[in-house]
Amino acid sequence: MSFRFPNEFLWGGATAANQIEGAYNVDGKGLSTSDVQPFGTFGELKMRQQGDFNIKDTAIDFYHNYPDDIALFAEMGFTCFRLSIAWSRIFPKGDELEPNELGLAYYDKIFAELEKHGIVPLVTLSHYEMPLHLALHYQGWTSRELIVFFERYARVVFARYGHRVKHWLTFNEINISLHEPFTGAGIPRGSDAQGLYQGMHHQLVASAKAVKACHELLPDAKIGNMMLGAIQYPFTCHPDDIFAAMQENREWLFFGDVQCRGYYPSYMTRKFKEMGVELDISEADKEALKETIDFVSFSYYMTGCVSTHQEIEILDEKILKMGGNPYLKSSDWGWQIDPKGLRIVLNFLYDRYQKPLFIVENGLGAVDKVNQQGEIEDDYRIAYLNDHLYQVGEALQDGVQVMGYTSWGPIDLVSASTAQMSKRYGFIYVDRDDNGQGSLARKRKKSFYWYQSVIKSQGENLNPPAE
Ligand code: BGP
Repeated sequence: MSFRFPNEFLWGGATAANQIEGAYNVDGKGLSTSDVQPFGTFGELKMRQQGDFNIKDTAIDFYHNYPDDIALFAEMGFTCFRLSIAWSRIFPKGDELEPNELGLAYYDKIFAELEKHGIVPLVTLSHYEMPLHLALHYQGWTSRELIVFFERYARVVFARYGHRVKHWLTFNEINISLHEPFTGAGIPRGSDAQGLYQGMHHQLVASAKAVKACHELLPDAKIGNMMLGAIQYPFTCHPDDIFAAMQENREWLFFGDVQCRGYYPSYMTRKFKEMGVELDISEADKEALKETIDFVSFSYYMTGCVSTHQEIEILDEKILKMGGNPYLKSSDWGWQIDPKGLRIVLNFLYDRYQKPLFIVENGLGAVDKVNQQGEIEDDYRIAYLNDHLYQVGEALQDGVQVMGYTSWGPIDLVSASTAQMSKRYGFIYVDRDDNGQGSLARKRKKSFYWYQSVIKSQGENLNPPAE
């Protein structure tokens, strides 16, 4: 079967400021949480010492290279580009009253460039970073004061860029702060459940306030949430496994439930009680949460299995514990590849929320080799993306409303979980290695031409996955 995706379907790629821009201390930018990560990893936090190497300091230097990079996206036929604004460029410390004009001016240039090429920006307000000052002096989202700071930041960028940016996301993979609290949420590692969930509550209120501000200031724009949509399957049909998988999925669906419905789901009452968590939720908070999102967005890379009574292999311990599935293969980084799972997640989320969905990340992190002819023949990436996009086509046939698809890292960038350059996702190769060596030159991979043809044919040339 072949599919023609709807004409209004948005095609493109997704990035995050701290993984592409570099220029970490340029034009008045303050330090962010991602600038002090030891080599950008999710490991134990060590404060940055003078002279330390952090690959993100330069990343792929999108800060200066953006006109050429955006031209390459346009050449592939992108109609959409997901990027994030570095909060610490706009408010270097996070708690100032006035924004940094140089930081604002930088994104003016980016959005103007995208407009020139007819590419719609999809902008994340906070993608795995926040001004470091907010983490060190306020313990990040554990402090209620951040709600005010974040709303101020959101209002400033809506007012400044709203004439060009009509698609917004609040927090990247908001559910991941439960597992990696420092990078995205500035919450000290080792915080107990009380601290973590109180922080998550503040973040959910801040997200709802940003949604309200967007609706007020930009009535013709749309704003969504963003979750890591790694669905967990029961390992067996034992009812205990079915229930355990449901509970595991609620770990991430909890965020979507609040952001879509405007109130806490009832299953959390028992969970909080069992964890001894008592949240400080004011009447004003409850009122604020009622402002719900316009669409649901998520990243999709892998699925896992859960069992209560069988020993199962644990595949990736970096961010999430994913139980092995004997029917699936994994990437070189242990991420279980499951194209059909994308159709399952799309149907599942649409059944649950009945809101338009946006797949804002998906892709294969792999080692690419430049061959003797100087080419990169990344057939494995083409196969991965073909099979996932084919399932998006199936989900569209299932009646699921999908706004668009932005593959992760359309240009090679720094990995969030490992800070490697060698974990590559791009259609465009960047000459830089894990030690920061390389010319930063860009090169089209085989997948570049493949994605170009997929977009041109509106998905019609996708192939049914090989069994
Ligand atoms: C998501 C993050 C991205 C991105 C991607 C790939 O979880 O939102 O920032 O990096 O995963 O992960 P990694 O870079 O660790 O391979």
